[in-house]
Amino acid sequence: MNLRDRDIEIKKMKKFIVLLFLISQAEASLIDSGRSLPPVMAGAVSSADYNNDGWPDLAISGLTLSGYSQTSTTNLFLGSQTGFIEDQALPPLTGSVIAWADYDMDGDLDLAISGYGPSVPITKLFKNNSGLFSEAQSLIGVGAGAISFVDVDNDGDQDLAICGSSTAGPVTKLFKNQYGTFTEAQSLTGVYR
Ligand SMILES: [Ca+2]
Ligand SMILES: [Ca+2]
Ligand SMILES: [Ca+2]
Repeated sequence: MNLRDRDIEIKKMKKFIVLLFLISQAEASLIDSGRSLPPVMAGAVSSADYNNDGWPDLAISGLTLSGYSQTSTTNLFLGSQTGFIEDQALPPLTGSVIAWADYDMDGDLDLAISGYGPSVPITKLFKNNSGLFSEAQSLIGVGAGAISFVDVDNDGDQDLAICGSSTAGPVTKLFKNQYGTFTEAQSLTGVYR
């Protein structure tokens, strides 16, 4: 990452921090929760009530800076009236994306994440077990991409589309959900961000 890209990412990170602050202010009736969230860049944030308590929770993933050293992170935060508290760590990623869906149809939201891991890009599905996430399946790893749950075959369960930069180059693949297990159904023109 050159200095110009770094400056752009820092500006984006500052905007993101301001956005999160405004969201927390709005949800807390303009009372500062006093809690902070990790600033990230080249990553993703996504909200979902994964423990079904009525409060939106957060998944945050991306690159963090400490001086000139860089590390990546992926963490889940439980929301409440007083703000967000760190709940669970997932594989650290950058160039990451996050998607939620109840793909096993047991009433709670499950999670798919993809991005650049420490060595190779990954895509992993995590099953929600009463608010605790366990890895359920690994799919083609991509960074700088997108993942989206959608019921493409209209059979009532959520299938998964993945695109991004894999170790074999840009890919776009569609995976069908068969009783909670995803199998590749179609490959399309590969793209990445
Ligand atoms: Ca919640
Ligand atoms: Ca579920
Ligand atoms: Ca389906």
